[in-house]
Amino acid sequence: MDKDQVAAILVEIGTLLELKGENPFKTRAYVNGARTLEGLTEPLEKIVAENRLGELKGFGEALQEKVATLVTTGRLPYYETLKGSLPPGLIEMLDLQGVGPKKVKKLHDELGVDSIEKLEAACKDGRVAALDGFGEKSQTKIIEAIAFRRQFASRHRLVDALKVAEPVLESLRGHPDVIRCSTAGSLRRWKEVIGDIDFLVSSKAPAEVIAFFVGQPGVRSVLAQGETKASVILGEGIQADLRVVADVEYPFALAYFTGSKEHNIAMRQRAIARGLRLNEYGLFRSTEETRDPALRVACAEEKDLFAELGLPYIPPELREDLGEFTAGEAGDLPRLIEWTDLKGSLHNHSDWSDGRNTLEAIAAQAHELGLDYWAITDHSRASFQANGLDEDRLRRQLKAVAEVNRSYAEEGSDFRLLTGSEVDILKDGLDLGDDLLAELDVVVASLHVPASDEAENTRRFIRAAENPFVHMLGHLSGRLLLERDAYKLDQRAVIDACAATGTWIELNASPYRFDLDWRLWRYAKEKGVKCLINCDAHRLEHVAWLRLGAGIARKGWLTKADVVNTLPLAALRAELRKKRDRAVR
Ligand code: DGT
Ligand code: CA
Ligand code: CA
Ligand code: ZN
Repeated sequence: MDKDQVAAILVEIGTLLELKGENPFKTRAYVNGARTLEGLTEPLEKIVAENRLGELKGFGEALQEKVATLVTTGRLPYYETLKGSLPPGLIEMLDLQGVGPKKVKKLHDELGVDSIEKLEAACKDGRVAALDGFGEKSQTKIIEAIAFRRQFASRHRLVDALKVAEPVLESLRGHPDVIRCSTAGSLRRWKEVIGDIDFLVSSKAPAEVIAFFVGQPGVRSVLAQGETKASVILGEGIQADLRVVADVEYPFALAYFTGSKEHNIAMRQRAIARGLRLNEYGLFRSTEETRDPALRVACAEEKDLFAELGLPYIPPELREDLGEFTAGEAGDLPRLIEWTDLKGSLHNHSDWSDGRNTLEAIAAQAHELGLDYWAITDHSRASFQANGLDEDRLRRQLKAVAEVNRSYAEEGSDFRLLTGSEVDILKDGLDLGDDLLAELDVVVASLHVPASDEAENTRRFIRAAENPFVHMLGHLSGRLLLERDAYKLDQRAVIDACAATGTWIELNASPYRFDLDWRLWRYAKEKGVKCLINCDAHRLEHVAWLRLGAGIARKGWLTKADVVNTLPLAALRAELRKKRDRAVR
């Protein structure tokens, strides 16, 4: 277990003890211990191995022993017992915004509330408002927090759904009774947020497949189990549906369950216009609803179904009834970008600001993965909470990057780190001067502290785009999926300004952001604004986000030519010079 994981458990122990009404000094010792761990500069494993935990500030014997146990065994019986001794509903109540351990304890002690449902009932009949230290206002806040939680409990980020769906799909693929299988629904369409996961299988032995599915290690509980379908809850509380069909039905069922619903309705209408009937079982030569196999038009794959309806194959990402039919008929469907077209990422962080890894480690990974380049764009000084770099530190970083690059050049490798900054957009301009920006390979301008006014935020972005040294705008809308809405901002006006100034826009590939939203990329493309698919990596494993971001770019109808970081290094450098050259002339 690493220091952050251990720290998280210490914080949780502190909270649980507070719930139990333990003395505040004891609970605070855990939270302080966690902070100390988070701030460590040497590996925690090393400190434990050398028996030096006692040297850390505030680490008494009890804390030392617990941390050592966690680091060496990855478990802590004390914590598990503690957690088990409290009703699970109390711990769930802590998830509610604005409800801490003190409040939960009071609600439990005085009203006997031990679940969110009981808390809601107590709010509705005014018992919470009547409690000492609560009042009408906090009662209303709790009701809102419960509603908020409900709204999001059934929606999940794509990355979380993929994490639980992919092992199940792999497992199904290996089962001898499975002929063909796929995910379907919003997951296959690569929506940034999904409701439930859909799996489709073709098989001659549905019962075996269903039994195998509900017995998967990722299955937490079984909601329904029938002869050809089942519903389960997977990890993270995500629901998954499985349908099993005969192999002749598979292409039709796959198209149907991939959706979207709007896309399906249009498909069905195209069938009717041709004197046919389309449903999840097939395409039938019939003018009324049927499942008669004798009437089925043979289609081996989805693309045959599309062909019967006068269309080229429409990739799942485009199936939203947002123009794919018109474009398909006209032969204008784009040839979508593939994630393997990407040659590097131009917005990333290192341990010089709030990233986890050293320049050397970052370069080594990118090089090993066969990428051509990787830009280091740490935060600028105004992002002090992210340890942003001032001008002196940035100049020192330029030297450090050059040092890393020298070692690649000496080995005869063409891989390069690129220098850069994610410079903060401030009220009155950028956080770094033009002379320094001009020295950087890559400049990403981002707004981290927005104004409350739409016109003001729009103005700040437009000004940033007008700066000749700014290559691109980062995570434009500032949204955090399922957490925070977009800033108040006229995104189209900013896109227009980018078009006018030759500024690019990032598609931030973090699955918490996917920003710019896929729905706006066609507008940007129409205006001639180029895209960069950037990981905004803070850890080595975030390199995997290139694939996720490329999927969102596909959803935005983007091709390889629309995305700048598909270019090899020399061509990229030429593109990076263009806006600056234009300004000089
Ligand atoms: P989600 O799960 O809310 O993220 O979105 P989907 O698109 O995965 O929706 P889901 O799981 O309810 O259903 C999967 C697909 O099945 C959906 O994309 C289209 C198809 N489907 C479901 N219900 C209907 C319907 O009433 N009419 C039509 N035409 N298709 C439907
Ligand atoms: Ca679904
Ligand atoms: Ca479903
Ligand atoms: Zn940022």
